[in-house]
Amino acid sequence: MKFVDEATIRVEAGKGGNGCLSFRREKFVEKGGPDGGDGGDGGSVYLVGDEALNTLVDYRFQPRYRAPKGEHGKGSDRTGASGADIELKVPLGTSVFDEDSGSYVGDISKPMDRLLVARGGKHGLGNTRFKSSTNRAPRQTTDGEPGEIKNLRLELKLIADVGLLGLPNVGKSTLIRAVSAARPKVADYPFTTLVPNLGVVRLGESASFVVADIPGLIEGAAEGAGLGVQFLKHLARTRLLLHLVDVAPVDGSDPVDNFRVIEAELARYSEGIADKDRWLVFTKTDLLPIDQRDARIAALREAIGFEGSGFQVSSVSNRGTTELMRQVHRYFQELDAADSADDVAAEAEKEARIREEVHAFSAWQRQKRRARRQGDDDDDDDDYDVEVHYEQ
Ligand SMILES: Nc1nc2c(ncn2[C@@H]2O[C@H](COP(=O)(O)OP(=O)(O)OP(=O)(O)O)[C@@H](O)[C@H]2O)c(=O)[nH]1
Ligand SMILES: [Mg+2]
Repeated sequence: MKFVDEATIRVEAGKGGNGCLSFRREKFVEKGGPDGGDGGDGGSVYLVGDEALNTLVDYRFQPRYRAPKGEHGKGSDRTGASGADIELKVPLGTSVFDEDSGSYVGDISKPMDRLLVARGGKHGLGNTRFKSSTNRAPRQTTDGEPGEIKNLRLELKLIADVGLLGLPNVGKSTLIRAVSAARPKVADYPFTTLVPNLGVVRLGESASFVVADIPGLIEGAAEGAGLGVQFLKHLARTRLLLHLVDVAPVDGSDPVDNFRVIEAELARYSEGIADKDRWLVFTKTDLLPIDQRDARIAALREAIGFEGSGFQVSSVSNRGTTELMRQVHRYFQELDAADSADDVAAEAEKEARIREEVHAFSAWQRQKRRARRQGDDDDDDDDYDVEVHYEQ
C-alpha cells in the first residue's frame, strides 16, 4: 500500500430532475387538470471519516466522483426519484480545501464525521404546482438546478499525541521501538525511515497515547533537501514534540549545531508547529563514558540554552525511556485536567493557523514542482512508494 497524504479530487453532485408538464386524460373529460409531478433532488457528495484508513491512496487512482442525478417528474403527479447521496471514506485527520478558491472547507477528525462537499441540485417543479384559480391549465414547469462541482484538495495529517523530531540517525525509530510495539526499520545510515510510523505507547491498563516517528530533517529541508519537510505536517496535530539530539553523532558533528538546524527548519515550515510544546531529549547516552555523562549533557544543555524540559535516554540500554513516557503521560493528564472553555477556543485558533500554514506550504511546493517539470502533466508528485505502519 502506498502512503499518500495529499490528493486532488473532483466531486460532482447530481443535477435535480426537471418538473413535468402533463394533463390528466379522463374518459369523458375533454381536458383534465394539470398532473405533472416534481423532479427528484440530485445526489450530494459527502466525505466521511473512517478510522480503518490511513492513506489517501485510493483518491490518487480514482480522482473523480459523480453522484446520480434526480429523475424527472412524471404524469399522474408522480415525483421523480432523488439521486442517492454518495459517501467517500477518508482517513481521520483529513483537511479539505477548495482547490479553485483555496478556501478551507472542513476537517474530518472523528469516525463518522460527515462533511457535505458538493450539494445536489434542487428538483424542478411540475406544472401541478402552478395551478391557480386564474390558471387552471398551467403550461409552466421549472428545471432542476445543477449540482455543485468542486475540485478538492485533501491533506491528511496523521493523528498522534506526540511527535518525534530530529536529524536522520538520531534514534527516533529506535526510541519508538523501545516504547511501543511499532517495528520501524532501524539502521546506521540517514533516511532509514521514509514514511511516518505510528506507535501506541501503553502504560498500564488505561493509559495509552500515540507517538509519531517521522523521517529525519536536514538543513535546507524547507527547500526540499533530503526528504524535505512534507512529513512535518504529521506533527501538526500532536500535543507535544520531542526534539531528539544525538549526544555523540558518528559523523563528528556538533550536537548544539544539530539542534539549531532542526529549530530553524521547523520555524521556516510553520510557526504554529514551532510554537508547540517541545521537550529536548538527548539520545544515545550510552555512548558517553559514565563518569562524564552528566557533565557533558549539562554542558550541551547550557550551550543550547533550551528553556523547556530536558531528558536523556538510551534506547539501546532502555535507560530513561520508560521514565520519559511516564512524564509525557503525566503531562497529558495535567493538560486534560486544565482544559477550560478558553483553552478550547485558543486551541482551535492555533489549529486553524497551523492548517493554513501547512496548506500554504504544500501549495507552494506543488507550484515549485510543477514549474520544474514544465509541461509534464503527470501529477503523481506526492507519492512515497512505501508502506505506512500503524501498530498497536
Ligand atoms: N548506542 C546507541 N545507538 C543507538 C541508540 N539509538 C539508536 N541508535 C543507533 O543509531 C542508528 C540510527 O537509529 P534510527 O533509530 O534508525 O535513527 P532515526 O532517527 O530513526 O533515523 P532516520 O530514520 O534515518 O531519520 C542505528 O544504528 C541505531 O542502532 C542508542 O540509544 N544508543
Ligand atoms: Mg527512523
